[in-house]
Amino acid sequence: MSVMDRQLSAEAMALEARYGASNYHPLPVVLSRGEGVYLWDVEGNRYYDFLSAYSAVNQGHCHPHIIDALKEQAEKLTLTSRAFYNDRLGAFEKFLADFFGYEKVLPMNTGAEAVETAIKLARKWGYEKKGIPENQAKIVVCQNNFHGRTITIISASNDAVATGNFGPFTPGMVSIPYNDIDALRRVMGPEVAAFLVEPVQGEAGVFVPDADFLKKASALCKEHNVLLIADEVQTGIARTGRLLASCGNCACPEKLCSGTPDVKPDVLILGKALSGGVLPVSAVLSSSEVMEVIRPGNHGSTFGGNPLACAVAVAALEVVRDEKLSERSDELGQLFRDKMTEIMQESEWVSSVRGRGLLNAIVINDSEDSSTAWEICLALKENGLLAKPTHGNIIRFAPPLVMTEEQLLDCLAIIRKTLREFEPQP
Ligand code: IF1
Repeated sequence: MSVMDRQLSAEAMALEARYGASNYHPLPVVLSRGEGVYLWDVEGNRYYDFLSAYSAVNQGHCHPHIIDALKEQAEKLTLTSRAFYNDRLGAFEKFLADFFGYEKVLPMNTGAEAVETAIKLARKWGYEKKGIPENQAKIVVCQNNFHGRTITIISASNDAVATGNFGPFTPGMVSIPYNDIDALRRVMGPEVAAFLVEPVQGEAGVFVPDADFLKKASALCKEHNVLLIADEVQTGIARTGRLLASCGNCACPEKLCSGTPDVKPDVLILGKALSGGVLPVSAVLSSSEVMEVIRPGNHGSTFGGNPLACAVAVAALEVVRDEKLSERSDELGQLFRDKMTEIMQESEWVSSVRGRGLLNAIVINDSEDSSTAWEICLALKENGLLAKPTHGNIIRFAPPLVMTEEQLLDCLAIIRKTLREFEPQP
């Protein structure tokens, strides 16, 4: 690459440094194009994307079927607001309700907005259906969760970096250890409206709970008339080897929830790959009995359910269905963990490999506050693969689900080569 090319990267990073808030610490790479599993930087270097925009690009970058839907709708009608009907929203809501096996859909934009919507829905259901005394509703959450960045959502967080100096916080959040059924049982009570949980904790470092955790949690929620809310913003849309991670132990990988899934959350939160990473689309799905507590004027958003988002989201889910991305994620994920475990056995830098489907992570054998994971990601970048540490010494590996077996094996060779570069030289 020429000096001129390097200048392009430097200029782009300098502009962000000068004019942008410093709310991220990106890897030093300036991307300008994406296609499928590949990304290109402004210098023309090609990379495998092993983060998928935090699992928003499950269908691969710029999937032609989704882009075609975007273009077609963008030339017709992009936004009406909900002051009027439009010809895309009802069709989208039916498609989503049938696809995931729910009766009602409340469309929003970002994942955090959908989580906020689910919390509002659960509280209102708690007061109007469960009879919780006014303003006493409790939402049970798990320690080390990540549900978004709004004040109410970080009120449920124990991450000092995400919560420091943002108080005062929203009351009514009760935190328990993740994957701890006894702790959940102990906090159940007449004022608990809902249990909000990630079926796999992504940001915390890809923590997969016990196989029966969600099923037991669901049974406890039913026993105590508490809504089970699954935050599948990151784990949903085929990422973990099933259409939904909360379908965890279904026998048939291509469930599409037309059957009787292992666990059926009362409230389902979707985002990210719901649009294939093309634009912000999120949704909350539930039963009529729950959703009917929401009446005109209770909730909404300018862009929620806009025609452009509806067209894109239907196309994004058609890709998941037609390209059998749940099955691919299941099979390729198992292959990844098997091969990564072999690499772990020959490398002193990897202490564990874990994940579900193509949401995986490796734990680097160094202290949490070491920069080793970061340095390994910098070296991976030099070798043509983009990934980033989550917390401290954990590197999340989450490629687009459209990756072929050959490409995955190529990525594993890059990871093996990079880790060998970190082995102490004889
Ligand atoms: C950031 C993390 C991942 C999510 C779950 C809701 C949301 C997210 C399970 C909110 C969003 C994003 C947010 C982004 C980085 C990324 C992330 F590191 F923050 F935690 F993926 F793990 N529920 N996760 O993962 O959705 O409002 O962003 O659309 O804020 O740094 P959003």
